[in-house]
Amino acid sequence: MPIARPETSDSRIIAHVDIDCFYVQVEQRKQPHLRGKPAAVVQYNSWKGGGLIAVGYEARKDGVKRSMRGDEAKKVCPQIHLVQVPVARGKADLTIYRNAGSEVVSILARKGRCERASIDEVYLDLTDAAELMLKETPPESLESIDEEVLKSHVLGLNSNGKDEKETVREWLQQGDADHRDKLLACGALIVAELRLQVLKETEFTCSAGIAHNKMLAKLASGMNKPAQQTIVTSSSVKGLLETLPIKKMKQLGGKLGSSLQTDHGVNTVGDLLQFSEGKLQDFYGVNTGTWLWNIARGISGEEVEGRLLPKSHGSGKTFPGPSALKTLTAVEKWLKELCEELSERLQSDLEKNKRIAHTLTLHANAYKSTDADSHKKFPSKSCPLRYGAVKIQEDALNLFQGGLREYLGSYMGNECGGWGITNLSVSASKIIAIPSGTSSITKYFHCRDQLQSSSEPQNENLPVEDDLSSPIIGAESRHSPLHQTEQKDECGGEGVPTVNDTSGFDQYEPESKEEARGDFAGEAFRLSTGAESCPTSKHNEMKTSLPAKEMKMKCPNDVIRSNDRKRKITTKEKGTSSILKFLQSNSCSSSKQDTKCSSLGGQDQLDMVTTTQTSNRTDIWSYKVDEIDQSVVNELPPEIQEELRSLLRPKKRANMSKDSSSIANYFSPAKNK
Ligand code: DCP
Repeated sequence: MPIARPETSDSRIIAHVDIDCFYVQVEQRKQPHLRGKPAAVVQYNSWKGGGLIAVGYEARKDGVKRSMRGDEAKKVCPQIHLVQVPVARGKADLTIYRNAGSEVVSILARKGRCERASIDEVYLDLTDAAELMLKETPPESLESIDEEVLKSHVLGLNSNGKDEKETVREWLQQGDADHRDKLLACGALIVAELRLQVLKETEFTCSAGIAHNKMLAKLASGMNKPAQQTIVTSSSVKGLLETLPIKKMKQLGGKLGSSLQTDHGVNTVGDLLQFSEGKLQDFYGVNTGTWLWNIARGISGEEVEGRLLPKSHGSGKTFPGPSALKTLTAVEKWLKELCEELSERLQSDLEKNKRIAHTLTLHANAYKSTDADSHKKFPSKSCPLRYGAVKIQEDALNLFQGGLREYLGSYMGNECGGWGITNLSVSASKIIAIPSGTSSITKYFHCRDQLQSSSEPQNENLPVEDDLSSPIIGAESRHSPLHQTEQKDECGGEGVPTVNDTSGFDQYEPESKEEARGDFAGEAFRLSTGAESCPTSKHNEMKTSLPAKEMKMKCPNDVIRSNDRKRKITTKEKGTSSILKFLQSNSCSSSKQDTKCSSLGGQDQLDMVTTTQTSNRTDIWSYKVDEIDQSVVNELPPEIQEELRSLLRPKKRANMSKDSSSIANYFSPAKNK
């Protein structure tokens, strides 16, 4: 659902930077002989030469398109070089591309607040840098302006037959321009310099849009590619949006865009101007109505989030045509691969960035061979995420079974087999940074992972101290348009959705409403494994090996739910060895302390608030006692179990703080909102 946000300021300078034909450039850097030659990257699946996922600009000139397969591309461009995407675990391995994207992000982040929007896209808030430049070295004072800046496209600027670069130079240096245009000119200089720096350090070219908000910057970055930049002046906005097809607008590629077209005859963004805000609100509700009214005028207050790390991790694969998965055994095999990959990435995120993911989601595309209800979608299912490849795999399989049961409905009871899975993916979302001073949590997850998953690599280099050196801000997932690109970014499978396939984006909601928290209990689950008879003992085995309690929250992550939590913990100093140490020196029974333990509102709710001022940082941790699952408690080490049980005995609450410090190590933070 789009969120209407008023412009916070009318003179922000926002850039959207997009690396050109990204995978192709990565491959060209690896194999320099491919430079300047027509090239494309193809998917792992080699059917008909493999599907093209990235096409270099030389090949585009010859008519090669991303929608083609390798064989077709060879026909239109016989000299094309097709490079297969790297493979691991029988599927695409995007690690080199992710890392290459990170190289670019780290350069761009030098000049302003930086948000990594996808594997090859970044938003930058350059307002401060532009203001500073305008104050200290305004463009009009410059004797010469770099070629790269002069190549900029300024929307609405007409050279009237004059030299284009000269026209741009005049625009950049006009002394009587309004403040907003002057800032844009500074933005253009800064972005051109950054793009050159990216080229120098990474050998990648990128294109950019420079505007007063994210929406306009993103629209502009793709207008002139490769290796160019486009500036959206305020006076050009109306013309830009007037003819823009409504479906091209972020968040309007799906149902909302279709409804605007079919129900109200809105085909371009400009067509929205005919409706008053009230009318749009009547159609789509107050928030969406206002959002539509705003975007028709180029208004969008969405902020650039300071976030260099992905909001979610995913691993997926498509199984087109005859390769569709038709048995539970086949699904289980692939889930193992996908979950192992996901687990490795989660582990790496935990170790490198001190971040923990909270939600596991399973997505699938399915069909029934004899199906009247062919439009029914396989429901995405989510549950709390437990660390360790084996646990993730178990949970993902349960989610799959729940989804399949729902998808098949009554059909399942009567038929054996008759279904196929054409796409399978798992993702981890709600990724939250561990607050400073909670090194024990990292240790805890690491140890659990090692114990639970013999297939996971053992890593001795466990961070004992977390210094939160990475600038992680606002890491939590949100339902934003950026999820659209995020899927492209983070799904590790070959079936990464087509960027323009906005209907695919609409389906991707990591925090699905269809959260399935432990709802697989009890019911017999009968499924066929294709040719086998139905139900098979295998399925029964699965069912018994995944009892209901498995679906309950076991991981310490899961013991808390983040809403209405009031447990604040900040550390006194960075580098404090652990929260344990900190809490040991702060007894909640002492009136002098900042740590409070209380029973709230007559509920069986423990409300712990521990605050200490630290460099403006305040993290909130909390949990409700009545949300703690007994099976979770039973899994914890004895001393922690004892602490928890003492918390659950009301009379002893007053004494809990003295020894309760280690409990804190088991519960992850819920960020204050
Ligand atoms: N990608 C993918 N599958 C898709 C679309 C894209 O795996 N269906 C990958 C390959 C691309 C990368 O994502 O190189 C970035 O996608 P873009 O849409 O930004 O396209 P390119 O960077 O390839 O080209 P352009 O220069 O047009 O942005």
